[in-house]
Amino acid sequence: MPQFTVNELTEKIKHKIIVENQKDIKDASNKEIYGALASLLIEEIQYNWDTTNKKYKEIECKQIYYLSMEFLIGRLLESNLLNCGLLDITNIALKNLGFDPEQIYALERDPGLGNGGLGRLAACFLDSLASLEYAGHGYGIRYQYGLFEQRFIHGNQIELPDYWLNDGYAWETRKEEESLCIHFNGIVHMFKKNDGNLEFKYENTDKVMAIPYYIPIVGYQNKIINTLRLWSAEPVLNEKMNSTKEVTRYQDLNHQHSIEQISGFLYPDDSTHDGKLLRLKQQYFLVSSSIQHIIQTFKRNHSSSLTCLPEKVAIQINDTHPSMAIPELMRILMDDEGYGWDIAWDITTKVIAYTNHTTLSEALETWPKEMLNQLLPRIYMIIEEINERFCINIWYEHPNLRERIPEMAIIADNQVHMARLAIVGSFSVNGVARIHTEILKNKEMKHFYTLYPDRFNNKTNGITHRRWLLKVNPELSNLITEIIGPEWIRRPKQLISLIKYSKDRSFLEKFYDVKQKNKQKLANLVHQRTGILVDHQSIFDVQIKRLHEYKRQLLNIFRIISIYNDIKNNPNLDMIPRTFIFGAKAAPSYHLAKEVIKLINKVASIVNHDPDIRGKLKVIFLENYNVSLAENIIPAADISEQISTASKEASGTGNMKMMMNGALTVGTLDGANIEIRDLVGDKNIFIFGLTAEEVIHYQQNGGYNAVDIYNTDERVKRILDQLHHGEFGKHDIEFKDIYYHILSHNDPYFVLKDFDPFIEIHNFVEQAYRDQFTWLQMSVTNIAHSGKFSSDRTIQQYASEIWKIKPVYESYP
Ligand code: 4GP
Repeated sequence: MPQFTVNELTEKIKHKIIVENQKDIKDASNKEIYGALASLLIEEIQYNWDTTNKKYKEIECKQIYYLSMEFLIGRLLESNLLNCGLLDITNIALKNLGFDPEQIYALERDPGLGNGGLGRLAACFLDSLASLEYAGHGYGIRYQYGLFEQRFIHGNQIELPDYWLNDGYAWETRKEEESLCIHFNGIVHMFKKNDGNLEFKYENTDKVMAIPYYIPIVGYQNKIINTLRLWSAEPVLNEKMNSTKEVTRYQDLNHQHSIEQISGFLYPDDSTHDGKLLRLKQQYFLVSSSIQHIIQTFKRNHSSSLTCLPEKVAIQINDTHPSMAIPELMRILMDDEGYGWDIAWDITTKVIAYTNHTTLSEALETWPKEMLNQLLPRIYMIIEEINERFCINIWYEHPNLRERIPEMAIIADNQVHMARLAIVGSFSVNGVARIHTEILKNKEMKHFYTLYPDRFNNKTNGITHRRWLLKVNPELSNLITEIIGPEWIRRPKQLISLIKYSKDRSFLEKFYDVKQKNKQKLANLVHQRTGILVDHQSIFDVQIKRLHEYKRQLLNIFRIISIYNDIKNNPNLDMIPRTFIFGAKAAPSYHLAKEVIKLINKVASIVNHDPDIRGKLKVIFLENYNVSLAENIIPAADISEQISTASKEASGTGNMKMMMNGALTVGTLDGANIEIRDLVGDKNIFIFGLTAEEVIHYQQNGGYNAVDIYNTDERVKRILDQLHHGEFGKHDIEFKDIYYHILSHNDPYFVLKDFDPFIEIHNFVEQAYRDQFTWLQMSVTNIAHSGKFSSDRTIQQYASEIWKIKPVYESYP
């Protein structure tokens, strides 16, 4: 990237504003400055983007394609400037021109093209792929409306549409010339060819155009620019229609609308038949356009036959959502390219690799077989054959598993089981943290593990330290660089050198100052957004993540109510003031999760206004949690709440982000918390609660008795009664669902069971915090060990153990 001086950059910005807005810089708005900077940067990026593509083509290196229904990439201007090495001078130039850089960066819409961890992981992976010089790209959907915008009205979550494209999106380029046609419905005809092989033709299909939009993925100061391609669904152009019937159909506005809906919304409500059907269409739309494009690119770049595909291409599917990539690749290889089943299967199963992100049963996707058959008749045929061959193989080759066929068959109980398809059709199946992979191997996917022991492997998640430390916490990053040098930026494991300074008082004091500044900044943001004043010297106790029962925001709010009750009993209670900070969206149709949101808001409104509390307790629930809000909260966190019911959180990545910024984890032995504990040691983390084995044991034996705890623990009884008919639930109807869910449904996520241990561990937290020197040592120890959780490490493991690739310039300097 050409490096400019501040003066040169200033002149460029001025010039842009004159050319694009016909005005002098002093009259430009922040929005115009944003536009000018983004457009300047895109111009700078373009050259390296072309060069990267040329290089990949010239050296014919293996390409990795990450297929994902979600990409939560976050805002790009600041991170692209950082990766291009232009952030510092841009900040200076903007300030010299009288603009506040932060205000300008904050103008960018945060594309909400995902729900949570899985989507954010995909974005971190793209950043690491480019930064480590791997030829790896993303394919996703360009949803017109991203995840809803959350508002609280009377404490209830209200969902508003997210019009993120309203002002256009500076980072995308529409590539109409690369559009592809996707076929739905129709009839499949089978012919016998002269050579005896079968041929398949499709008729009367509904055609949808897939138009790719390219977004550059900028490597960290290394000239590599990879590509994220997002597909948009549009009606077929008039000139491509073949019959009057087609023309009439496409003139129908309803039909046009139904096509545009395919890339209309992220995760349409799939509680209805139509919602489910639309989601299935979205999945096939992503898969078919991406696989067609991958094959076209291969044919354009290589002279060898498609039998060499596995040497040149690996496709990682992000959970089961893109698992129809397997039958789609088979379809193209057989029907379009003329290969027989065996060769096509051999190619497919050497190209596709599958990552599992959850063992929650409701997330293990299945599709009614009639629906799949009708929408995608040829794909269904292929799945049927994969299933038949798979079951026959078990029957003859693995008699020990014969009895298990009903649990392993891809088509069973009138449903198509996508995880089973993904395992059978791929060469690698990975979990996202050690414990998660063990649970897959020994419990959820145990029979498949018996069948394919070599296919299963673990890749513990990671986060890009460039966004989650360097960009979001510049003061801490500068301090780290000052003390251990800049090497950690390229080799995050070098953060371990900080250990030497974990007892160095002068360093700890500086670290303390940085944390306080970050807390003050967050306090300002809270005040600006909610009008509530928080004391930046209180402990910032943070739980930010999707709202889900297993993540147990309920356990946290029960504890808050319990502290509130303690203060009401004893207004002179000696405690360090705490500010609880929540950020969470609930799925629109997830009733109980929305009740928990309402409860947190209710508790907040009572606690924050009760004069008896005298500043000891504040509860802040920030609206519309998203990547950008996380970036504001994480550098300011003292405590990171990672309190899922053990065995339920596959990995977690918020735990890693907060650890990297010096927060201490209060957590269960679940997901990646275990690996954090292994690194930092028991003394530097607060672990509590049931273990995964205990949870699984209870579950296999009908649970535990929640009512017993209600009857014996006065604190618990009081809290639940307060929800039912006390200060938090005055009307009969308020919070009764939470109350009954816990007591009548026997507390499926063990909230009451872990309540006492949770209170206990927080007593230790409080004691530890009182000794600031020790606390700061613990924080720095966490930062020092956090390098392992850079997604660079994760991507290097995917690269060497699954994809078998090397960095481009290492193999081809
Ligand atoms: C999430 C898991 O819940 C989380 O533990 C994990 O860290 C993350 O994936 C990335 O692997 N799962 C999802 C999902 O977001 O939609 O299943």
